[in-house]
Amino acid sequence: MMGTQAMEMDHTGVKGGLLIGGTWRDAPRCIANRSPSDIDDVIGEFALGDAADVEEALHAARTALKTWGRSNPQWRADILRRTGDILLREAGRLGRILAREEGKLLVEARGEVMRAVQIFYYFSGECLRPPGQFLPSVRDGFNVTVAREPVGVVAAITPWNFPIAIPAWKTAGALAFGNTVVLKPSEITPASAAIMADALAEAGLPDGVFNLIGGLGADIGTALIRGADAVSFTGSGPTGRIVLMEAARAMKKVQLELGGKSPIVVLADADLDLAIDNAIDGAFRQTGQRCTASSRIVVEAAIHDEFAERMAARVAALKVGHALEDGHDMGPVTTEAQLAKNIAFVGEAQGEGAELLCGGHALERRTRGHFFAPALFAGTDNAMRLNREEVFGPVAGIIKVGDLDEAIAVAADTEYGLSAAICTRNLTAAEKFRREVPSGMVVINGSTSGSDYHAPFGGRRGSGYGIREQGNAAAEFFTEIKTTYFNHALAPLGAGGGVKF
Ligand code: TXE
Repeated sequence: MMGTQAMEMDHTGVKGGLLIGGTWRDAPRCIANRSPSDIDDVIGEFALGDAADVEEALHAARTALKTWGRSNPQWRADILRRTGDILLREAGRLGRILAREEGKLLVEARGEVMRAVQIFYYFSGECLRPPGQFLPSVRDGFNVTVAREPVGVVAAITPWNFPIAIPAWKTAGALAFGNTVVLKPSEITPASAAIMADALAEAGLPDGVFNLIGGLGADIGTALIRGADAVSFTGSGPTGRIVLMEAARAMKKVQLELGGKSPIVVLADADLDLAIDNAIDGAFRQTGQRCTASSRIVVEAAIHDEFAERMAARVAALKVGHALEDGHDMGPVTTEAQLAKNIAFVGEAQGEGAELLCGGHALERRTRGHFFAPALFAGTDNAMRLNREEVFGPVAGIIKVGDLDEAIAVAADTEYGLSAAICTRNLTAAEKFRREVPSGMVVINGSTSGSDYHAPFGGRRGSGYGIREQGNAAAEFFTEIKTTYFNHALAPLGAGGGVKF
C-alpha cells in the first residue's frame, strides 16, 4: 500500500509520482506545477509517464479487476464512503492546493472539494443500486434476468478546470460498479487528483484498483485508450475527436464531455436583477472556465440597452486577483496560453465590429500571474467567431433579438448543445424554450452553469458523445448488460407450444 506522498504536497518542491499497482514511483521526466496566481509559486514537480508506464498501469488494473469486479458491494460502498470522509477531513488543505494550482478562488475551490465529497457519498450508495430486470420468459420453463456487469478497466482522461470534481465523478462512478481505473489528470493541474489517489488508498482501496498516470496526452493517450475497455474523457472538442477516433478504431466504449457555447436568453418580462446575476455567474464565475459557461447572452430588444448598461457596470466592478487572497471576485486565467487566447478573441471581435463594453486586457497585480479583465461585448451577432467558438475564458457577447422565436433560433444556431438558460416570468415561453432548444441541459431562471451530482450531466452535438455522466446515467456507462435465460424447469425445447426463435 502506498504512503501519503501526495498528502504532503502543499509544501513546495514535493514530487508527484505515478501510482501503479499501489506504489508511487518517479519518472525520468517531470513538469513543474506552477500557480497561475503567482508563477513563482511552485506547488510541486509532477511525473510525466510514458507508454510503458501506461501498459503497467493497465496490467495492474486488469489484474485487480478479477477480485474488485466481483467484490461485495457493501465493501465497495464502505471504501467510497470513507474516501468521502477523508476528503472532507482534508477539505481545507485540498481546497488551498486546488486554488493554487487551478487559480479559482478559495471559496470556489472549497466548493469543488465539497462536491467531490458529495460525489463519493452518492456513489457509495449507488454500489447497492445497480439496475437490473427479472422478466417472465415467452418460453415455458425459462425465466430471463438482465444483469449489469462492470465494463472492465476504465481510462479516465480529465481536464484542468475541475481538478478534483471531474476525476471524482469518473472514478467514483467506475469503482461503484466494480470497474478498475487508470486516471490521466491534466498535466496542468495534477496535484488535486494525486491527493484523491491518496484518499482512496487510505480508505482501503486494494492495490491496482485505482492507478494514476500523469503525462502529456499526445505521449500516452493512444496507449491508454487502446488498452482500456472504456474511455471517459472530458476536455476540448479537438482532443475529444482524436480520442473518439482512437476509441472507435479499437472498438472501445467511449463517452466525451466537451465544450459549449451556451446561451442565456433574457426576455423583456424577466426579473432583471436575477437575470444579470445569472448572466454574470454563467459567463464569469470561475474565470469563465466552465464548459457550461454562458458566453452568449441573448437579450430581447425592449430591455437590451438597460440590461447591457447595468451588466457592464457590474462586470467592470469585478475584482480580479490572487486566488488565495480575500476580496476578489475572480482569480487568474489558468494558463498563459489561455490568457493569450482570451486576448486574441477580444481583438478579433473588435475587428469584426463588436462593441467592447468593458475589460478584455491583461492586468498587472502584485504577483506574476495570468490576470485578465473580464470582457463584455454588445453589438455582436451570432455569426461572429466570438459567438461560434468556445473561448473558455471570461469573455461574453450580448446578442440583441426581437422576440422569443428569434431568441430560440439564435440559441439553437450553434454546433454545440450543452446547456441553455432562459430568464422569464412567462411559463409558456419557458416551456417552449425547454422543448425547442437542442441542448443537453436547460435552466429556467438560473445560470447555465451549476448542476446536481445525482442528475445526468452532458450535452449533444459538438458538446458530447455517448452516454451521459453522473446520476443514473453513470450505471449505463460503467456497466455492460448480460441477459441470462434460465431453464429452471429443465423443460425440453419447445415445451408449452411457444414458437421456437
Ligand atoms: O485541453 P485538452 P487542454 C478547452 C479550452 C482550453 C483548450 C485546451 O478552450 O483552452 O481546451 O485545454 C488530454 N489523447 N477545454 O489542452 O487538450 C490532456 O492531457 C488522449 C475545454 O487542457 O482537451 C488532458 O488530460 N488524451 C474543456 C485532457 O486530454 C489527450 C476543458 C484535456 O486536454 C490527448 C478543458 C490525446 N491525444 C479544455 N491530448 C471544457 N469545455 O470543459 C490531450 N489529452
